[in-house]
Amino acid sequence: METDLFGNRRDEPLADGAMILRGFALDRDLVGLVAAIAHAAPFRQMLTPGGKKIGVEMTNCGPLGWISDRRGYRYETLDPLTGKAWPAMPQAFLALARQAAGHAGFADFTPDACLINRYAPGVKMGLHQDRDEAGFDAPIVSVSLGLPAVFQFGGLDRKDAVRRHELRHGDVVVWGGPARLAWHGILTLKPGAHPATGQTRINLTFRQAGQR
Ligand code: MD3
Ligand code: FE
Repeated sequence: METDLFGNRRDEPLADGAMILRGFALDRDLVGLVAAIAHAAPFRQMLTPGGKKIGVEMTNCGPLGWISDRRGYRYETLDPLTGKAWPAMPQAFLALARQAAGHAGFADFTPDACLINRYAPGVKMGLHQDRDEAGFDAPIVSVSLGLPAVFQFGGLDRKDAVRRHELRHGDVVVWGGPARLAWHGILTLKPGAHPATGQTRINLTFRQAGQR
């Protein structure tokens, strides 16, 4: 847990329902767990419904995985690349997501999906809303690993002004309540190297995607 000079935890309120927990995911071997997941369900570039290749490489763990192809965006129980179920969500992932959500005031978070995004330098994720889930009562928890990135966070309307925040290795963000459907994105990743992930950034996004 990252703390300031006075031993205080560094929680940064972002908006109503959204909070950055700086360093909340440090000292846990999340990168090793990601490597094991990617061995069974490799990172791949998916296609948008319009047929364009998405720059971010993705895989999933847990009962449901987010996918995109010519037929649209959705959650699936089987990995279309392997034909098998997505790898199980490691207990350490579940525990971290639940602890972070609880810390931000969302009790009993039980994600059934963990999308894993991998960014190489030059890759971005444009402004979007996360609305492929069956409901929006549960928060979303995101965990940043490796190279830093600039995150854009707007409002409920696409045209609302955005604010920029740097997300660094070990940072966790919880988005719930009125922030759950906010527009957000990641600016083009700058080149660099990080001891944990090499020349990449990895983001874990925990969601309750199916019916509860
Ligand atoms: C704000 N991923 O996978 S995580 C995504 O860093 C996604 O890979 C980004 O956006 C990444 O959909 C950003 C932060 C995030 C995730 C979900 C949100 C922010 C959010 C949902 C609502 C509001
Ligand atoms: Fe998103």
